[in-house]
Amino acid sequence: MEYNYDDQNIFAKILRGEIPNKTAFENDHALAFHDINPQAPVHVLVIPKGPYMSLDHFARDASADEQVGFFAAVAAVCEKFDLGQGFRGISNTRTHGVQEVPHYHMHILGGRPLGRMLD
Ligand code: DGP
Repeated sequence: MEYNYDDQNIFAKILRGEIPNKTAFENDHALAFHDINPQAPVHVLVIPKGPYMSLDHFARDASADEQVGFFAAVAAVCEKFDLGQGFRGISNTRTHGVQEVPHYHMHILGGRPLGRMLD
């Protein structure tokens, strides 16, 4: 599926430093920052630095280095916030997935028992 990345989305502005964020971790290919509206004691968003709209686009179009860097950031967040007891990683995708910000992101939620989602 082709797509037009909107470089005026909020996370693009965060990556350019136009909007402040509370950074949890950063490497060459990814930025992790605290969600503005946390749903759990730990609620961090991990985003790639490249212009990918959604999980499937990132999986298809990002380079191996970008993908490794992204998941290294996920691992660093889990380590930093001591999520050894568990967490949830969520990537809401487009309309049916109720994705609000059109720049790929993974929510990392943890710090308490989260309950089941898929019943
Ligand atoms: P979603 O696209 O529905 O997966 O969720 C987007 C998330 O982004 C939502 O939990 C709120 C968060 N968010 C939106 N705007 C900002 C912002 O300016 N700063 C931060 N830190 N988070 C934001």
